[in-house]
Amino acid sequence: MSFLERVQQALEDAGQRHVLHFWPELSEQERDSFLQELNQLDLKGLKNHCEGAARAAAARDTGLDLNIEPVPPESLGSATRSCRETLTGWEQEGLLQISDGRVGVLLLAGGQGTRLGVHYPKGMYDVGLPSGKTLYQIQAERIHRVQELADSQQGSKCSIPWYIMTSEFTLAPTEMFFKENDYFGLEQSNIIMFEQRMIPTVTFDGKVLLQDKGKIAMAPDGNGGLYQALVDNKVLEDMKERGVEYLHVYCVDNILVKMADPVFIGFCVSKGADCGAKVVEKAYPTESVGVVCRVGGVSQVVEYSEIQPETAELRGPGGELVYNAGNICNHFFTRSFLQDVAENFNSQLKQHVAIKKVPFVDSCGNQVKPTEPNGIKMEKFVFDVFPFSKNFVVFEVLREDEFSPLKNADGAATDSPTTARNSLLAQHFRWASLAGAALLDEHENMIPPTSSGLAAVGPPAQFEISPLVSYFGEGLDQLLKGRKLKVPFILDGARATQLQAQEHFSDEVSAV
Ligand code: UD2
Repeated sequence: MSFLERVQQALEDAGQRHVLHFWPELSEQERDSFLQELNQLDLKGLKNHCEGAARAAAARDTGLDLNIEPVPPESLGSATRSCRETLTGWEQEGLLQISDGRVGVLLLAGGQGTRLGVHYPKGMYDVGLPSGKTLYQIQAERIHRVQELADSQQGSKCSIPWYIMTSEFTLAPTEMFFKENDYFGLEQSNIIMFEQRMIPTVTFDGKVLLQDKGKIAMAPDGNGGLYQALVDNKVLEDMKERGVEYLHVYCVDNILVKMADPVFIGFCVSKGADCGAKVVEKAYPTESVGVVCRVGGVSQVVEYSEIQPETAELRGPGGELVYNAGNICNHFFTRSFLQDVAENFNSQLKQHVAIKKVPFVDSCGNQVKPTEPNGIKMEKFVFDVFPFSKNFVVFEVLREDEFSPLKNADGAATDSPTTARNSLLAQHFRWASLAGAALLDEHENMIPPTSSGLAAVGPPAQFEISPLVSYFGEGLDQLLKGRKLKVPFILDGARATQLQAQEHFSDEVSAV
């Protein structure tokens, strides 16, 4: 039997004969690439995948939040309610682990960014900061700076490997972008990109959707595809060879993300945790963040798309949300926990249903851009390994310091380029004010510091601090105390050197 005949048979058995409907119309080249795609597909599992997707979509009420309880206080640490001494202890521990080369970071960057509506990876997005930096550049510079902080604590050189999970959509452009930008000054050998798997999208009656006459409409298998991808790409072996024992996993679009955050790493390590999650207080019941909680006594996240509205809206006596531990996709794992997941639990990970508008080719060969959802994407979630943890901890942080995701295009009320840009600039304004700088507007009037760091009217001051100069607000007193600085102002390495060289602290520095 030829390969084509075997494929035909397998599709027939899976009830998916329509996949080859346009075969006679395809050119030689199109046939080759289609066969290649089909060759990579798990044809044996296709029947189960399609029928399972249709069943799961039909029975969407999962009752996931039955027996739900808030996170128990004993597994909750807090950046806001801990004393300075405790926080410093965690920070020192984290920096020590980093300088010993035991910490890596892993970026989840395989998503398609459909809500933002761009056709390139989200990390390449420029939210309109004065510096024009993209999310990838900001992240690279934070890695650079935290390495420096660890180096200066221990007096030796260290590096933090940066693992980047991409998908078929994001790998090539991400690779090219990093190359064009000379890896943002990081060692190329410490940036390890790999690809997650793709799976077919399916109609509500369990039929594979075609994106083209000779191409299946595939989608990444969700950020929980990470665990299969770690195995497929031998990432755990790579971690072992490098001596990396702790991994900080995060999502691409949070402009305030603290990569390899020493405080979080130190907290998790000192608690002996194998698995941890950062949370912020949920802002309102329908906010698009999962809730870290316990279900049936087991730690897990109930995703925003799956929680019952009544549960999300429950309030305590003081009016606070009962389920207020908002997941920010910022996770800690030990290598041995990941190894355990890879060996024993990967196949048990839940499949979640996402109902989407999937462009497709209809049976007459017309390209259709649906206006209503028509397809099912099955996704695994990165946090679905929490129930397998033996010591799971939660770390609560301040939203204004750590969470401002870019999800939507401008015009949306939340999580847009404007809100992301404003959050970062507001943070830098707060840091500058705390360090004792006075920021002046174009008329040389002082911009009043407010508690939120936002200027009283309009957007925050255009005052941006390069992550290469400061990672979490450190080291700014000596540069900024007593200065009057006219905005827009970018405090980058060159400016920092210039300020350091100036003797008179009252000097006014003009805008850049
Ligand atoms: C994620 C969290 C949600 C909350 C929110 C905060 C999950 C499942 N949900 O929801 O609880 O924390 O973020 O912003 O984590 N990605 C991949 N491969 C995929 C799909 C996504 O790498 O197949 C990446 C994506 O590039 C992004 C991250 O995973 O970096 C989160 O994906 P999303 O933006 O679709 O997740 P969202 O906002 O629904």
